Amino acid sequence: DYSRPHDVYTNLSHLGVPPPPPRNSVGPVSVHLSSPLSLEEIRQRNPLVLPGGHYRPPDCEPRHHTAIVVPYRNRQIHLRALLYHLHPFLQRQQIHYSIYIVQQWGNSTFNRAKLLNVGVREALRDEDWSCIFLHDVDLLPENDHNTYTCHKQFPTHLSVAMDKFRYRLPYPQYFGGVSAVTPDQYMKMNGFPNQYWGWGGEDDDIAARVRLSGMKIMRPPVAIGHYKMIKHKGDRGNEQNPRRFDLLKRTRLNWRSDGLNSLTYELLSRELEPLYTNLTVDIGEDP
Ligand code: UDH
Ligand code: NGS
Repeated sequence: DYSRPHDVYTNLSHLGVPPPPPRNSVGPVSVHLSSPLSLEEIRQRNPLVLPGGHYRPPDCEPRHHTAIVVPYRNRQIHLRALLYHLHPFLQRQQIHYSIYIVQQWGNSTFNRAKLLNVGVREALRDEDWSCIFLHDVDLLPENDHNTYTCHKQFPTHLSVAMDKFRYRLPYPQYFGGVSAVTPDQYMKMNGFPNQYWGWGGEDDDIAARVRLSGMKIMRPPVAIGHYKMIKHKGDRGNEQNPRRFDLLKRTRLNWRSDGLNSLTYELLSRELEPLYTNLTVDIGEDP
């Protein structure tokens, strides 16, 4: 069911659209994990980034309009490393983009997929994004030919070769880390589940939704989908979810009723920081 590596490229060329590497890209880039710069220093290095983490290429009409949505709580150091790395990376790709940090308010159990739902909905209030990236805060892309754009027909899984999995997929259906959908694809799969509180399983549920809604998963070649993960311990408030296996058994029955169409939350604030849009949200807690 899952596309083999290279399918993104063969499929695109069927449509007569071979994906040229972006004009300013260089391919493999080195990723430094040593102590990241301050937000102010990162801002100074990215003078063309506007408040809210918004960027539009100054010298061309961009073909791609991408919102980067990051589920987040209490990972300051990772956030700085991501912003330091991602802003220049996306500018080399000549994409019109914004970065949204969706911060779960309070101490209730973390819910990655629900935060992603909030991020998609809020991002689409700002702009008619053609593509939405769902991006863990601790993953840094290592090759800028890995373009942050969407496939027309199907959702894409980008982080196919993470260093912690020795640069390959941990299992064929793996959909965690970094993925991308168009607004249409997102609606077709009724978004993401809201019921996964704590660690694990929500990415597998999202992968199942792709299939159940009649789509498949596209992937870049392994050589291009390289990511470094910033090493860390499990977070307080994101313990393994003991219910994840039971929930996954019911995805087939639940995906049409739990998702985008059942999403409720309270947006507590929306701040245009120099390098990102900061959404603080009360998503409730595990009932
Ligand atoms: N996240 C936060 N804060 C948290 C928890 C998660 O910002 O407290 C976000 C962050 O973007 C992270 C993503 O949610 O990258 C996924 O978190 P995760 O802990 O599921 O995945 P990660 O790849 O770590 O960061 C996996 C190793 C932790 C292991 C323990 C499980 N037994
Ligand atoms: C699977 C989890 C996924 C997780 C993946 C990688 O077992 O959510 O491991 O985890 N699925 C279930 O628990 C049902 S990792 O090695 O990054 O900790 O993304």
